[in-house]
Amino acid sequence: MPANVTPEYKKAEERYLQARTLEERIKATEEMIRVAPKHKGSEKLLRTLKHRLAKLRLELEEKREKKVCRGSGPSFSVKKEGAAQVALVGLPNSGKSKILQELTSARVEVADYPFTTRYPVPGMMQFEDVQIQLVEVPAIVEGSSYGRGLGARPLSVARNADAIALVVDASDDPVKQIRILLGELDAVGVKLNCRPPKVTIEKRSSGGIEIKGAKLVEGGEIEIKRILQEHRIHNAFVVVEEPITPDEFEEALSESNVYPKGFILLNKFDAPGADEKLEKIKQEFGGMLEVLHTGEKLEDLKRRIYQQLDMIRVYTKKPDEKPAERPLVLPRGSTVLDVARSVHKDFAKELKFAKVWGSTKFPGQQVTKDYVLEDKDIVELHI
Ligand SMILES: Nc1nc2c(ncn2[C@@H]2O[C@H](COP(=O)(O)OP(=O)(O)O)[C@@H](O)[C@H]2O)c(=O)[nH]1
Ligand SMILES: [Mg+2]
Repeated sequence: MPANVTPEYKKAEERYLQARTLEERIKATEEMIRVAPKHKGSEKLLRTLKHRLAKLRLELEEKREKKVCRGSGPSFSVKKEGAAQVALVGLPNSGKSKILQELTSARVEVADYPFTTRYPVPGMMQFEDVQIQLVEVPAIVEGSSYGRGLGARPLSVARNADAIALVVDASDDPVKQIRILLGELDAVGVKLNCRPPKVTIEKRSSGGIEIKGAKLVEGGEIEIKRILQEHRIHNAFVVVEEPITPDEFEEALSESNVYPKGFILLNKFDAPGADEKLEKIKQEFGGMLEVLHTGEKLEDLKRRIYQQLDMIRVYTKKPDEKPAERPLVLPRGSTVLDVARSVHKDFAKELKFAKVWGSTKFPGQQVTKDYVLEDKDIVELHI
């Protein structure tokens, strides 16, 4: 906390600490932003406050959304179906509806004016024998997280998805569009292709604050205690296992971040200069996000989307019978035991070994429970 804040600011902060409801916390945070010093040294403070405000507003909208009864008009929540849900997120007119239309059987209006799609629209994409749900999210603009455009509700749809496709327009400035989208997603705690920091915070009813690995947080124990205090936590056992910033610590504490998979989908690939823009995007973001584009054949694009989800298909079979027609779809890295679990929990308990066709050296090779499977493996479970 900068030492040179005004009494007004301290008052607003006090109000924030005392706030009981979400609405009160939002009001107090808005006030803190309004009265915070506006010079170079307070940029970080302002950024933290704006982040907090965006998340609080989102929380409020999610709460309101839950209160809306069924049958009261179109809804912002989309029931997950299929093996995974992929949110199509983009600026107005980036071509989200068009992509949804081409990849799924969903009927949706494609039009050259902004905000045509005002509610999320789901569609099912069939790739080979897997069904993947695509959801067109109403357009995001710079400032959506602070209430601009259609507000933060579209972002709350994105928060809920298993993966996010950043749909950008090759006839425009896609690099700028990606920056805006990443900024808005970040503001509401969506971290693409990341994993949560290795921090655990176990709240207790007494015993004060005990910290392991305090030095790994910038500012050490004092900073951790300050943050805990701000969250009105007075008793807790904290374990930090890797170097993190105070911001990251606070995020771990409020569990406000989500960690979906993410990739870029460059649309309007027929636009002049699209190839060069693709290269530029790869240079800027290639280390962090894969770049797909609509110049690919439809089936190839579907395959690429499926690959982004990092899942595998496994076909179970019984001895002397044919493999199941429909696959089980599991996260990459899943083992024989995971397959048994998803078939039946009793199965998992009694599992002895399995025979696998596909990734093994020999067809029908016997493997142990911890054998890691690959896409399209056939598995015969033995109990
Ligand atoms: N040239 C070209 N135009 C496209 C493409 N995809 C969409 N559009 C046009 O871009 C406009 C916006 O498309 P739409 O799918 O409604 O965008 P949304 O607002 O992101 O859902 C429409 O006029 C579309 O015809 C494309 O691949 N190439
Ligand atoms: Mg649309």
